[in-house]
Amino acid sequence: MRRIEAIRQIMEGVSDELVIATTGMISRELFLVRDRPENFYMCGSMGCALSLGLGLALALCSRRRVVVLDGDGAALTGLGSLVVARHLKLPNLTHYILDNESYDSTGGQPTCSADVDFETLGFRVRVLRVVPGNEPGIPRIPYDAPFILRRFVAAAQRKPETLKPET
Ligand SMILES: Cc1ncc(C[n+]2csc(CCOP(=O)(O)OP(=O)(O)O)c2C)c(N)n1
Repeated sequence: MRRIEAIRQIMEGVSDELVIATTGMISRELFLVRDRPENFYMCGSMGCALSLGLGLALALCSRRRVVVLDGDGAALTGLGSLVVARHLKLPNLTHYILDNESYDSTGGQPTCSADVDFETLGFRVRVLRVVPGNEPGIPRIPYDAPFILRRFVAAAQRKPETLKPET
C-alpha cells in the first residue's frame, strides 16, 4: 500500500476527531486527501506529533477522540512519547504509524524501524506498512504555521454534536 492510500483509508473512518499529522509528506498528503480545520499539520518538529496528541487527548478526556498520524522516523525520534502513551492508556487516542522503514520526506534515508515493535512500546498503536516513495507533485500546504494553529484551536474548541457532555 502507498502511504497516501493508508492516509485515505484512515481518513474514511474520521468524523469529528482531531488529527495531528507529523511533519513532512504525511502532512502534505493529508492536506491533499482531506484538509479540514480539525487537522493539525506539524511544521518542522519531527517527533512531536504524539506528544501534542497526548496532551490534547489528556485535556479533552473522553469528550473528543484524537488521531495521530506518524512516520516511523518520527516515531523513533519521539520514542519517549510512546512509552508515556503506554503509561497513560488514554482511551480517546489512536496512534497510527505509517512505516516505510525510511525518512522518505527527506530523501529516503533508512531507519531502524524493522527492529522495533512499536505496538508493544506504545498504546493503541496501529502500524501500517507502506511502500517507500513519495507521490509526485504533492503540493506544499499553502498555510503558515500561525494560521494552522489558530484554525485548529478554534476547531478543537467547537463542540460537535457528537461530543459527550462534560461530567
Ligand atoms: C527534529 C527534526 N529532525 C529532522 C527533521 C527533518 N525531517 C523532516 S521530515 C523528515 C523525515 C520524516 O520521516 P518519517 O517520519 O519516517 O516519515 P516519511 O517521510 O518517511 O513518511 C525529516 C528527517 C525535522 N524536521 N525535525
